[in-house]
Amino acid sequence: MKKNTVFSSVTTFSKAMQERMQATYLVSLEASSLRQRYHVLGTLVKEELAQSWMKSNQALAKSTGREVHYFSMEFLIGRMITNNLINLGIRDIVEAAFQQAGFHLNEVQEFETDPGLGTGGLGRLAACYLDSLASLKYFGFGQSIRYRYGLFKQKIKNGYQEERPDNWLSDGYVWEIRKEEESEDIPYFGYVEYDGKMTYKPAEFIKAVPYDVPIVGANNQFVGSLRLWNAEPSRKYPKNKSPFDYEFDLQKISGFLYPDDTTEDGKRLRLMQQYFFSSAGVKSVCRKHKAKYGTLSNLHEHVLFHINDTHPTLVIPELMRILLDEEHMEWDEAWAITNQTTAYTNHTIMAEALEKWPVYLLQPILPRIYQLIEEINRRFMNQLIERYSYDQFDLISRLAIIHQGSIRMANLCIVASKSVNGVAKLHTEILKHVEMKDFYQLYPDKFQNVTNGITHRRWLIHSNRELSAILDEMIGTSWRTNPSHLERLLAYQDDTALHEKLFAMKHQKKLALANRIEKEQGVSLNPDSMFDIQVKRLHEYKRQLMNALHILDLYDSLKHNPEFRKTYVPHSFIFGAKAASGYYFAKKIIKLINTIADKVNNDPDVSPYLKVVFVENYNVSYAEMIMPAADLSEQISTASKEASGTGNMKLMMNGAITIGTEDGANVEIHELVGDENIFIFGLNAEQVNQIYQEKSYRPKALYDQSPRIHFLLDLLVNGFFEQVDKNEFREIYERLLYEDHYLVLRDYDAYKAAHDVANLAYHDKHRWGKMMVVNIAKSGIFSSDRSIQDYAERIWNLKPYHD
Ligand code: NBG
Repeated sequence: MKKNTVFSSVTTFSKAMQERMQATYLVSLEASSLRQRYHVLGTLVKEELAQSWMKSNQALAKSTGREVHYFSMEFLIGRMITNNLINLGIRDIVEAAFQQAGFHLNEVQEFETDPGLGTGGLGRLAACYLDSLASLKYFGFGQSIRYRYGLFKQKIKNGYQEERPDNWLSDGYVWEIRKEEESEDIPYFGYVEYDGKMTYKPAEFIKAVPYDVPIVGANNQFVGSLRLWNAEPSRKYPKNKSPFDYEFDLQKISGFLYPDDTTEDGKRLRLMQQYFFSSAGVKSVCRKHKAKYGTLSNLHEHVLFHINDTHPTLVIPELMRILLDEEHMEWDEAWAITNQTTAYTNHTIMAEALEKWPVYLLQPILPRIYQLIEEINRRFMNQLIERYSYDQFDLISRLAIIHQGSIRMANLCIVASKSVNGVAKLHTEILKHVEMKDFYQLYPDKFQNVTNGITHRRWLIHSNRELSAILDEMIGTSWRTNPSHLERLLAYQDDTALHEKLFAMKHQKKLALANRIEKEQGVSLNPDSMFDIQVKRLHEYKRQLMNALHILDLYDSLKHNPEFRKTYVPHSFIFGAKAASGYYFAKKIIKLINTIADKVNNDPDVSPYLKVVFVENYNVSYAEMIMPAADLSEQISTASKEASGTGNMKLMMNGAITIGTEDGANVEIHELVGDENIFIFGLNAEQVNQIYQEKSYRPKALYDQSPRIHFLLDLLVNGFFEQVDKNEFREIYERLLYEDHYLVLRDYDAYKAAHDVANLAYHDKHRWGKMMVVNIAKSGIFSSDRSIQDYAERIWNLKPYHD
């Protein structure tokens, strides 16, 4: 029970709600709209957490410990209200008060907008990490951009993805606090003057205004912050631009998440965004540090800047700029501090995501920053030339930061920061021995692995109350604060009563999801069918296409083979994915999945056994419904391509069984649960790599040899889908046959066989029940609390706060 706050009891809270409603909206609680109830509740909760937030900030101001700033272009935080109610320990009171007043708390929770400040796993990971930082009482902060529009909202029209703006701020954002006083001016363009020393003369400034969003720790009165920087006009208006152009241009900086970077203008804007929040964050931290300690020469003892993928790499030269130009340090001192203050995580080996900025583009926008990057590169080259002989020219040019007119951001991160880590064991090994092997030889001690994690509070405690209650009953509640205690469930793996409870829980969660899908998309799913789920960004390497081909295969067998129907467990295949707006082929795959869905769902011979749905606008809050409802978790990327995956962890924690390749964190899931509790298939990373090396993949030969593959591919182009043009899917057909880099046909048979095994396993309820138990029991290690502890101990050297 809370003392002396409006949340002390149902009565005090109801009274406060009533009074605040009248004072704010001039209506009674009874007559209020959902929107009004949401805003009043949000405001009261924010006031409730304000005390702890202020105290946590004061504690940091007094502390001589270390703080970490997690710089990330994306934070996919999802809705906050439920999280805050639970973490403050006030959900029950609020729920009861709402019920008394004749309303449902659920409706209010669902009213909240889901800020889409991210595209996928990388952004959601950053949000999970903030939750763990606050819950474990570390001084940790997120730094990012307050995008006016988040990732687009997805509509499905005629089977295709259409994008609509996500105007998430249109009705205000109840959680944020504008901190005008802590604004920073960010310089752009102009030139550098030399008169004994370098002086940067910017042509333009953009004001960065921070908005802080509270990150409430779980039941610990500790509140961290996510700082989102907003771009606004500076007092120093540029001389060479009309005020109109100036305002118009700067609006874009915090306008959209990931503007189209296929054009030069898009690239420039993206770079300006990256510098915008990197510079603002570094400056404000340095300013506070200087006020506290009087110097920046001990910055590395108290501050750590974490660089989440290469997007915030400019933190590095920006810090150098401050130390050199403003603090007047010598290069070596500034470099040593920068080195000890920055750490970098790599999240992918996909070449398209390894950023390179052309010099001609970066230099005019950030002339002083460019000089510093050039100097870092020059000194690094000198070291390499001393270390290696001239005939190792190839090696040296692979390591170079600036190469053939481009700046390789990952190289800059590795050279300048104290640590580089991958996000799952396999991924880190690939970095060390393949992708970054030259650097690994140079700096073996910098490389580390920290396997990703997910917050079990959001992904189990809030999104699956039913499972949480079962766990409390079986093993007590200590798993809530110490998720490794989930292992205690292993003692009950053969407990058939537990299996029954888990099936009942699944049934309930499937029903809830099926209801939503029916309501929104008009497809009815049978909650007794197996829910087979693939939710993640749409990308060829993730191989949604392989899943789609297999559904076609099933369709044909169910349609023409009555024997097959007898042994087949009815399945509902559920996809959720957004495709990058410029990714044409990914959009075709969406169209294909929807076309298959139409065909299957409308065929009365087959639809009792098979349903397919592509859910519209998959996002964090949708995921919170989907994860608990899953039986089978599709993690079928081409081995070596998925750095880690985190959906795989969320699904496992909710009792879904993985069907997957030996890729990313699947490898670790496999190690934990053993062969009998997972369906592993297909080539491993080494085999994939060998095929690439030997250039030996010949999909056309597989098509010629396998009548089944031949048959399935032909369906794409032979008029089988009456409702679309015969050539609608010709590009997919041709890519699979002639230029598929992701080896779909090579893994197809193994994938199909793994599905057959899964189907068989599901027939035996107790076998499946035991699999669920083992997966849940072993999932504790994937709590982001463990990941954050790893970072804190091994990379950040961060200690939790004690009052
Ligand atoms: C993604 C990887 C995932 C991984 C997340 C979080 C990018 C660039 N990378 O496999 O594809 O789980 O990062 O680490 O979005």
